[in-house]
Amino acid sequence: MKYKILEELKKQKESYVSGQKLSVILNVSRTAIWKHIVELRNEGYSIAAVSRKGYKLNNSNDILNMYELSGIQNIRYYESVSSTNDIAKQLAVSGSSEWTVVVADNQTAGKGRLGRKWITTPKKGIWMSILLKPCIPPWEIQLMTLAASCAVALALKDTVNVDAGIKWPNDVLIEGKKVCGILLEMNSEADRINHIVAGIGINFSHEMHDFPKELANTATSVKISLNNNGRDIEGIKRYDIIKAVIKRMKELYEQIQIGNAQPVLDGWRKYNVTLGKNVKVIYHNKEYTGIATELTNEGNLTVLCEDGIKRTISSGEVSVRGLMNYI
Ligand code: BT5
Repeated sequence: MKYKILEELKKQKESYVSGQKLSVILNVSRTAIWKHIVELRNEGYSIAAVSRKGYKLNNSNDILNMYELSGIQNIRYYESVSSTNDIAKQLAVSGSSEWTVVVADNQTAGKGRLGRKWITTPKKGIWMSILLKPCIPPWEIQLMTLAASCAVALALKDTVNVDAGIKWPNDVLIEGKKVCGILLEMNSEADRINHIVAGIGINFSHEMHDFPKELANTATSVKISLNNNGRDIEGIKRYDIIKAVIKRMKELYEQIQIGNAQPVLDGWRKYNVTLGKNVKVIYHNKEYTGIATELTNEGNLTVLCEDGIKRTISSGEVSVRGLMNYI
């Protein structure tokens, strides 16, 4: 019943609906309506109640729960987990199907690549992992990595209308700062992928002071970037971005599955901020600088290094001059 009331409040958008009207529509007493309003408030919804006017759902609500995420197939919502990737991996081992999506409001041990940490601010971001079982050989995994970053860039355009950039292979940036990181973990045999977990972290409603000092110059959130451009985040919901990421990821994934990497490569090239730039790369444990010249059809990056040698890198670190902390 409480979600039926929520549904009615959502329909009214910014105006009040009286307790009397709600009790007629839903065929329950006004006291029952009030009881459910209290329950919704306890779940975190901000609902105004004004005598003679009724109830109004505050537009700034940005709540994640099973109800708000219910349109997504195989969704698992948790208030707090160690890492959504770890939960998705456990679900994979216990036989969950692909496109199981794990979303949490908090992570106590968020992970980055290569043993690094991912800073998770509770309720202020999108912390999600998608379980996939693609029928592609393990050496094509890089395309999945690129697909995830493209899906995020496209979803941010669809929902928030911001132009994000992708730094090779899959950091998503807004105005040169990191708004999203992606951690792809694979369980495979020599020539077969058992499953992949695509972990996606998007900073959403952070203020600058939510980030620790060491990220002050390199991280941003959707809210910070909108505010910088005179826009507001109100009315934009994390669940809309989550749904858009899944939709875009499905489109790209289905093409990769039928052997068509073109949409991923085209999308990546369109949004990338790496090609043509001065970069610093690590290749076989040595550091080189040069110009990033090309994204190969396998999703690798070609760099024309200062010693005149063209090197193709398939993973590791690339810093782009002028972006984040590479001066
Ligand atoms: C990443 O690693 O960027 C992958 C991050 C993946 C996070 C998601 S959240 C859902 C899922 N569950 C997980 O446990 N992980 C995934 P990497 O490229 O190694 O970057 C890590 C570096 O980014 C850190 O060393 C910091 O410098 C920086 N960093 C950490 N937290 C950040 C944040 N919230 N925003 C921006 N930068 C951050």
